[in-house]
Amino acid sequence: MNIKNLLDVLELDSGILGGGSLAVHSPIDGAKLAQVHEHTAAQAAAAVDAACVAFMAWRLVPAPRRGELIRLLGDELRAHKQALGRLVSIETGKILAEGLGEVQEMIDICDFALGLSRQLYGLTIASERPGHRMMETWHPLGVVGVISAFNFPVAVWSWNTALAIVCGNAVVWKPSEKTPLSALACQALFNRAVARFGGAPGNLSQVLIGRREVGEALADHRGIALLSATGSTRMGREVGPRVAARFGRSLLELGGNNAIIVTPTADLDMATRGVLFAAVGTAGQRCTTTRRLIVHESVADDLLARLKKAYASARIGNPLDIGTLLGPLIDEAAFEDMQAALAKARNEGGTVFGGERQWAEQYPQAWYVSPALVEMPAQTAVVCQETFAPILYVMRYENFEDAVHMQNDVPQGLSSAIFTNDLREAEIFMSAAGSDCGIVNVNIGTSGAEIGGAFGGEKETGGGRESGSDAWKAYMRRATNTVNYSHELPLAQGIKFGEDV
Ligand code: UN1
Repeated sequence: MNIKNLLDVLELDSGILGGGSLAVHSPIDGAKLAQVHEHTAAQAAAAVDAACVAFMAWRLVPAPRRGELIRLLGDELRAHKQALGRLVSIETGKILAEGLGEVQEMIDICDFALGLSRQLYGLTIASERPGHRMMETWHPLGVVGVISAFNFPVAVWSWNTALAIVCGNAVVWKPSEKTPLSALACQALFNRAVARFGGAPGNLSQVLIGRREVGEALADHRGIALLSATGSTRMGREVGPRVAARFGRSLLELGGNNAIIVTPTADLDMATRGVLFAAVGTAGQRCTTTRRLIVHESVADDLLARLKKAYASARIGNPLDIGTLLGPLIDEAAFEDMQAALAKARNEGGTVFGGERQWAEQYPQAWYVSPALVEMPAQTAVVCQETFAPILYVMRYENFEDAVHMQNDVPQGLSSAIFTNDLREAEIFMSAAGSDCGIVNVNIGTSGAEIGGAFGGEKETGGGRESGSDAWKAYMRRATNTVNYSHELPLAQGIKFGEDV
């Protein structure tokens, strides 16, 4: 199906494909898909102003009714799952199964948010004063800005938007400039849901296509109460302080450098499959991708032999073809970064297996690679940096404590996993003395989290949590209420003040 047909199915006017200043290429073959229009910084600021107006009305709509809009969005996503999943594959180069999986994550978060729309609970708190009651009330926060990355071009928007909307907020979204078509498709589906809902204010969720200036406009605009930004640690270092400078809130989902520890008791068959999906899936371009393998010396040779076999047989090619496991990297810069990291690894004593360019003759404008396994003598500098490509650094360990230390000894703290059948090791890994990451798994790889849990990580990953659990609290403000239903006015802490007045 060509791109025009896909847009028809998604009910997007194919007029959006031409006439603009932003060229959109498919990483599958480098072909130009579109020239879309970009928003300026001034237009971005105006969109936030309009969102502020929408917020003033939307915050008064009862939360379960707000949930109804997200239920309708979920219906649209179900009805358009195939087309949107395919568009995501075409625009990002991820394999179709993963494109569809990403849309499924959107459907799941809509279901979650719908239930949540009846569960935005506060606490009732015992007051120290007679005839008093304390409670917490959660109120809508304001306009939520979303900055998302190319690798999950639609799911990250939906995690934020589904929650933000049921929480009573308006949303302004700046997708990656590499994936504007998927974003425009989401906006069209949202608009359809709004039309079926009836009575929602205009501009409740808007998309802004643009580059850096648009992101900066969102960071600086006082109307953005919360800026949820997903991307590199470098981006977060710029965005976080800018938002903080105006006392805005930010929710940062930045780089990961995720490790799997494989212990002597591990089920190596399961570990091999777990590592393959987590290290090679999405061509190593997930923030949760496994980038480090810390394997006990007694099983290292066996596991490496299995992994080399699995790596050699992982089919690389067009992500739309059934059976492909590894699609292209997003662009040439990603390929250059990968090659630079591999060169650095060699310099630091690494032995590289794989990592070469593939399909260069058939697709001269696309950047396919074989996944790389790199045996490292230690956790050197290159291993401590996040390279957004399918590179897996392998280190050996002797003592379990050293393995846990090595897992934690990097600047990032998103996801981590252990393959073990030793209960003590598993529990230690999940304990306070274990992994320091936001996601800590046992006998599962580091990627592919479900939406029901809070998603995010520590240290240079930015500390944000989104998606499930109580992540919704980031999208609301908390009011503490103290109510006096007595005939007296006792003061807290037993203070006496002007009693005889
Ligand atoms: C990301 O790479 O930005 O856990 C998000 C996962 C997915 C989300 C990844 N559910 O791998």
